[in-house]
Amino acid sequence: MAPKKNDKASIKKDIVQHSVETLCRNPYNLDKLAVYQATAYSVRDRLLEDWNMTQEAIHKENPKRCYYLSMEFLIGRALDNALHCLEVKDVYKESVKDLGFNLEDLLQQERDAALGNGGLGRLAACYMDAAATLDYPTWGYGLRYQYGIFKQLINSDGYQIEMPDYWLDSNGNPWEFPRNDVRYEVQFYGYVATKVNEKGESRMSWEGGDRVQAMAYDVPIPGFDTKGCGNIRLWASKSLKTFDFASFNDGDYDRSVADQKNAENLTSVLYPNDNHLVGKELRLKQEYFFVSASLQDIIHRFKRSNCAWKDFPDKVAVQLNDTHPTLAIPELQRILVDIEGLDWDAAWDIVTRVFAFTNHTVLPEALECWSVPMMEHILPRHMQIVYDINLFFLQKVEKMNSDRGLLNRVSIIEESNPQQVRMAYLAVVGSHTVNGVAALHSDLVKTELFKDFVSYYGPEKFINITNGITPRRWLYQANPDLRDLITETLGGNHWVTHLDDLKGLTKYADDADFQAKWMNIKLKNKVRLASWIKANLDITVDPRSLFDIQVKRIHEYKRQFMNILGVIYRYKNLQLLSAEERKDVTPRVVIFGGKSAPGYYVAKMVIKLINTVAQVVNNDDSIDGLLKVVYIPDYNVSLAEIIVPASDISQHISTAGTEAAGTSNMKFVLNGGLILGTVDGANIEIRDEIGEENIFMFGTLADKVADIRHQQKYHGVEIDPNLQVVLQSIQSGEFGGPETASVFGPLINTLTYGGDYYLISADFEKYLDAQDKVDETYKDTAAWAKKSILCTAGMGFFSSDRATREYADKIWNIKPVNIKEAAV
Ligand code: RUG
Repeated sequence: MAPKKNDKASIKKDIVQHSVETLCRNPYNLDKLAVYQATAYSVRDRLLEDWNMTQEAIHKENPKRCYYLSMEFLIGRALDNALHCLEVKDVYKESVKDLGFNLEDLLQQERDAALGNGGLGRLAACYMDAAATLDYPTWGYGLRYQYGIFKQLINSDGYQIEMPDYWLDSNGNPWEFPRNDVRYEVQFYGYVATKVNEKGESRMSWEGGDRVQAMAYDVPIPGFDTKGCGNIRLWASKSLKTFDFASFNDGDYDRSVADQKNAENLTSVLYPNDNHLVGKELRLKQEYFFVSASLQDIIHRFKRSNCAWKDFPDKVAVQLNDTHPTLAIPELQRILVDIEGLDWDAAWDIVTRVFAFTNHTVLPEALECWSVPMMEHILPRHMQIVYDINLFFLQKVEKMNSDRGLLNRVSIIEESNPQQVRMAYLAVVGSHTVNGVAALHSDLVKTELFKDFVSYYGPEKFINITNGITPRRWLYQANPDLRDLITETLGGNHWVTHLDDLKGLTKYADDADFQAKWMNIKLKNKVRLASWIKANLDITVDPRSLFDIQVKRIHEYKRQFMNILGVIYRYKNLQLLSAEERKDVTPRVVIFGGKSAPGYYVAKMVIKLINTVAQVVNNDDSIDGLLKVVYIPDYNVSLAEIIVPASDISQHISTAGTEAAGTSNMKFVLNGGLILGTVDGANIEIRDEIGEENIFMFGTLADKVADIRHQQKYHGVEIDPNLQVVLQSIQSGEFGGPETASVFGPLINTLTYGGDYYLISADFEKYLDAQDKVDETYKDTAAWAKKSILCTAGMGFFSSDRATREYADKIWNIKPVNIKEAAV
């Protein structure tokens, strides 16, 4: 087939053709949605050429491949990204203009692929972008949820309301290729029997139970400045029986389709919890369904290469993104021993050379454990295998150190009632490498979370790979004016794939002209956000104010509560100032965004408090518009693309030691936004890269947190006096009246009776001081501009290209494929 041409006439012809032939639309009756779709299909055709070439090149070269197993991929929109990667955005703009449409309007028609909760899923998407850009033979595997993360509405009382996100609505999804021919059976329940094989050996066999089918959908992931195109293969559950005619004939219509519905329900919904375990049976089934289908597919591909099992680890690397896919470990062991007939030790040697595990949290409530009775019921053979893995592991530990306490501590089975399988321990034991996601986090992983494992295995197994973000989406695409200025200044766009080039901006940091251009772009981005806020929320904000942003999942450890308490403090102070004193005040717009897990009461109360405060502050004319509070509902990837470039300061204020890395911090700084942050996660490395004079850091250090908690336990919480004033103002009904005040009682109790676990009181004074510094610094526009430029200039290290290369070199042992040459 002749390759697609990228001239205007060909593109227009393709769009019209898709409108008529794919969408069945009359060319004289096209709306924006239809033209978006037709445009998307025409771009997909072009991507497909690169996709096929890439897969062919990999097939020919047959290198070691890496499979990135992640229950979440927070991809966002695809069209704009693909247009940039294919370098056809301008010609498409012209083409749709000729057809009577504006490309930017069309881009807004696309629904986000929101198959993730937050940082973990977005990280997976950034790594797939980098792997495609760097031509690594890497595929992502995930689940094709019909409902992504819920849509968040804020009702008139300021509460979060959840609505289903049926992103695969009747309009279809141009960004996936259904693979009707790629289907596997996945088994659940049943029992374990002993069977004798042809060689007369007795083997365990998993029998009976239910079966569902996994069908593949491929999502192409374009690389930048390469013909390479990566792939994320998502599994959807389907019934093996389509229709029960017996029930139908008996008049039982519901039952006749029940099987199909039940099977399809399996991949229906993404669990909306971030950093929190839910322990539901359906979730366990999702996890097994996911790893079973993925491993069958990986093995199918491996077998086509005619290699022996002993070569499997030389051809296949599997990265477990968190513990969610950990069942892949006992599943591969089961396949090798029960089905392929390898002996236990040979199989285990293969397993432990294939898997590697990324830990993303040290929070106890996020560490996955599954009850043994539930596992026995759903996955009886896997439970036996986990017991055996544990037994052999503990026997080895015992040889080194027979301390009973140690054996208990490292056991994969927790002796609670009922017993639990500790998935993180299973992941450690079954993997060759374990990595944390930022330096401090990886340190805590070694010294606290997996301390006993480090003393058994030695420290080499535990490494750090600091997270990274893709500069393609998070600067090149989201901030076109800054992109153009950087490209012009650095003499080309080499920086987009070599982010260290940004260092070249350092020499312009003091240049007044450059500073003016830089700050003008920031202002333009703030105007864009202010217009969005006006159009969507009917709140007027002045773009010349300091934009202070905290957008991320709402969680106690992220301390949005501290932020809004600080806002109340600021508001009360403003009320006390004279007109003269007010002249010296830096006007602020404090912007929040983020979803709470639907069942997370305290987080939902924080959202309610923010909205209640916003209501009062925004309607108080007496403060001369010096403070505005905005809650942006339904924060998602597409909104982030508008919000991130508009920040002057963004807050990353988790209690030290709780945020594994954070990645939004990187996005803001890359776009010249300064950070107000704690000494936590990747903030620390950002400080090291951009210079401590360019970041506002404050708060208790991680190694002091335990002491303070201990003190509080025995002596109670001493509430900071400024905080006391703020709490009293909430309790007195200043925000929403006396009835609303009582609603906030339980939230305030988390600081007092609850023991202030997240150290809001202990950090409050330092937080306010840091905020004062921000205000003061902002008054000096040239000093601020310099810091902003140096922020961007220092961010080279945080490219997902660097992080992905580290995974490839240190863990996966894979090399890029030469796509052009191999495809010839
Ligand atoms: O909370 C962490 C973030 O700190 C981190 O940046 C991100 C990517 O590594 O992962 C987040 N995370 C951790 N999301 N879920 C978990 C635990 O399952």
